[in-house]
Amino acid sequence: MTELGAVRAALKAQRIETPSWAYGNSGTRFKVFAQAGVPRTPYEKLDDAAQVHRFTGVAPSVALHIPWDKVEDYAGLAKYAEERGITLGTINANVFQDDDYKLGSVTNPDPAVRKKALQHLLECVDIMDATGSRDLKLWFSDGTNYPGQDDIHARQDRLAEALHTVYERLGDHQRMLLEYKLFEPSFYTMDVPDWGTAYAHCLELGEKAQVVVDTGHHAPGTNIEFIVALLLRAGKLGGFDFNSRFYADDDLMAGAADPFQLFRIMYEVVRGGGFTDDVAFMLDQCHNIEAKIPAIIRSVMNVQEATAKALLVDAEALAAAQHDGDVLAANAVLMDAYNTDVRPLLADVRQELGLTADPIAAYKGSGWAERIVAERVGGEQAGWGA
Ligand code: PSV
Ligand code: MN
Ligand code: MN
Repeated sequence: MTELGAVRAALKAQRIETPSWAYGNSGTRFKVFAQAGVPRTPYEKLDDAAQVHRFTGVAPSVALHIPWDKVEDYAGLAKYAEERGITLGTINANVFQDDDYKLGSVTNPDPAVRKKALQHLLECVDIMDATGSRDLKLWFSDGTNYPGQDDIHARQDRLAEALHTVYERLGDHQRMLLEYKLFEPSFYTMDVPDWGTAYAHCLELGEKAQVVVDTGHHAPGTNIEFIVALLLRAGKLGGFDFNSRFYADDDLMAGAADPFQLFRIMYEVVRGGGFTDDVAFMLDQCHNIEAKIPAIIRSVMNVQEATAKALLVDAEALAAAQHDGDVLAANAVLMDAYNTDVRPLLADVRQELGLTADPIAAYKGSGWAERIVAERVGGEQAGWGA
């Protein structure tokens, strides 16, 4: 039998980081549907993030994206966050939006462009020093569109060189999280297309380099939980970017498209001892047509539900069934946990934390949505597709 006290304690201790870009306007390449009341500044994004934490109790940190969240005074931004009961989390570098990066950033054939990209990455570490952030998340759009366009081998060398330089610049308590993505925006080769490439670079770099698994960055049908198990076993799982996909990098709400997959992933996290500070649980989503703050709250709740179900797996019964080679019984143990309605348990846990049982209803009743629509008039915030 699973010990319920331990499950409750784990759910209370769980932390899910929200991304600053999820609060701002975003869209597809066809259209950005602007929403009233979205943040105009990084400060206002933190105000919204503080609401998500206020009603969920488990989302106390916000990932920044530089330069979308560029400010004069990062220590001041960290203080602003702290005054609202939250902290600044992962720093996401951006070496994909300038014209210079047409043929790549750190893997560009032009040394001047490589230098510019590297400077940005190093500047991100300076920002981490000011914000107190632990993690630098690196996602590269680098790659090629046509066979022969550039030398695949040389591009890996350039990537390794840049990563080494950034790695050397990291402080003792800082880490580098390397993210992979199968395709897009490059369509023939991405320079970091899969976990194996990310793992190989991280292994060469050392302990402070870890792989981040974005659930939207795989080919259809990829067994993501297998990757999670493998990386955890190797001590190389640095964190997650949670989101849902139906077709490509859809960036929909985590747990919306395939809650069973999220459960399977969370089960491997539990099984592999990944419920520690060493694994960062982040959302990486955009809310193009739905209201943003409640969508983020919903996503946090979806991650919590998958986690609760994973924690409820009866490990002893599973081990016994596996030992006996009882395929059906072993599968039934997992399915029993997945099919448990954990919403009452999570409602209880929230109340024990002094929160309301239903965070979405609490947010709706708070008047925050009306307030930001009334107050945030004029100005515009950069972000995905904006
Ligand atoms: C681009 O695919 C992307 O969605 C990556 O997942 C990054 O983590 C995110 O953008 C923010 O840069
Ligand atoms: Mn991502
Ligand atoms: Mn992505």
